[in-house]
Amino acid sequence: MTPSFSPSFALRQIATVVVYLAACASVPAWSTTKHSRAATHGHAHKVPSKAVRQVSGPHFGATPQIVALAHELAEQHKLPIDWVRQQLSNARQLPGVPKMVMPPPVNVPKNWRAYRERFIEPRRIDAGVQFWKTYDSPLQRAQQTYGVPAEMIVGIIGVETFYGQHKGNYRVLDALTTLALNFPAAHPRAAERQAFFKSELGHFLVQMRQQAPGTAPITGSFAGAMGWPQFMPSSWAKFAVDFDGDGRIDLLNSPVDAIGSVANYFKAFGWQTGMPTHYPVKFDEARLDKPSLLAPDILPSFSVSNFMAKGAVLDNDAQQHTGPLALVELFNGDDAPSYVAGTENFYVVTRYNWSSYYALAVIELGQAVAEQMGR
Ligand SMILES: [Ca+2]
Repeated sequence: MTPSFSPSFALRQIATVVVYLAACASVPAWSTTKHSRAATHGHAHKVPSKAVRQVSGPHFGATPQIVALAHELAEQHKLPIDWVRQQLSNARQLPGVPKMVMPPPVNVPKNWRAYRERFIEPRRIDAGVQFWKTYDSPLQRAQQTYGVPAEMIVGIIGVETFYGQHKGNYRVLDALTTLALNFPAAHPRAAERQAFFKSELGHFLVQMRQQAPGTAPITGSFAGAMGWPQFMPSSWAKFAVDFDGDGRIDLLNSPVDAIGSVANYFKAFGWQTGMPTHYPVKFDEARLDKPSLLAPDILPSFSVSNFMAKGAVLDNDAQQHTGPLALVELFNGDDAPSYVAGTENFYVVTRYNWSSYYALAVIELGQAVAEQMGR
């Protein structure tokens, strides 16, 4: 996804810890829902070649600002101050990055169909089929271990990084230090976002400290999201797992660790095995109360009977649903919006990245790959 994306969270306290995973390669920033007050995870516009063209700028140096930040993060994470100071002084300022986290101009109309076409397209579906065939066994194992269907994992990794092709070329230390210190003041939630990146930088330093000496610098999106699943450092710390059993967690080079980690993330956010993500929905105009239906946004809030009493029309399968539903509205530019009835599992997908457009793209890409696989 393009700049200034915001994954997010309903549960505020978890939000600070978790979220902001992804950094899909090309999702327009408008795709975030109005719930997205929390993070940004950057969706670097990825370079579609495999060439590692690292972005660079001048060193920060041992400025008073850097020294103060080093003290704060060293204390918070119980890291040696000299080491932290050295890392941060050696970080490079990335002049282009701050503007990439700015929200899009408000006059850019959201367009689900256009968004969808970027992800549910033959090249990405073919790459998904290849990925599924290659990792069928770990995908099955993840499904058994965490209760999350293979197609959801395949959908996430496909939308995030085109199956490992677009993992981002920014040195994560540079990106996070830049956003922690030079966050654009013009951003509507500048203080909150800057604090978020500072916190992520702290988690990242812990991760760096654990690396073997001489390891190449970790690269990721312009917002610091890393590896096949584009996990932010705090999510890596909390949800990443060693799923290939080699004794270490490596989301940069191990697609199998990424598979287990995505499934673990979904499970941690309440994925319910066997529950659909959404149902088709129509309207009975005579009793339609769309403002009420849309008021909770993507948070599932209506029982089936309440949902229908307010004018939503559900098919037989959906009428058997026992949990709460949300009316999810997706704009199509100047055309009529699309709607689906989102379940709690739809909501779980939006915990990966706070956007209903993102969630539906993940779901539909996974389904398209599954169909192609004959699953
Ligand atoms: Ca591993």
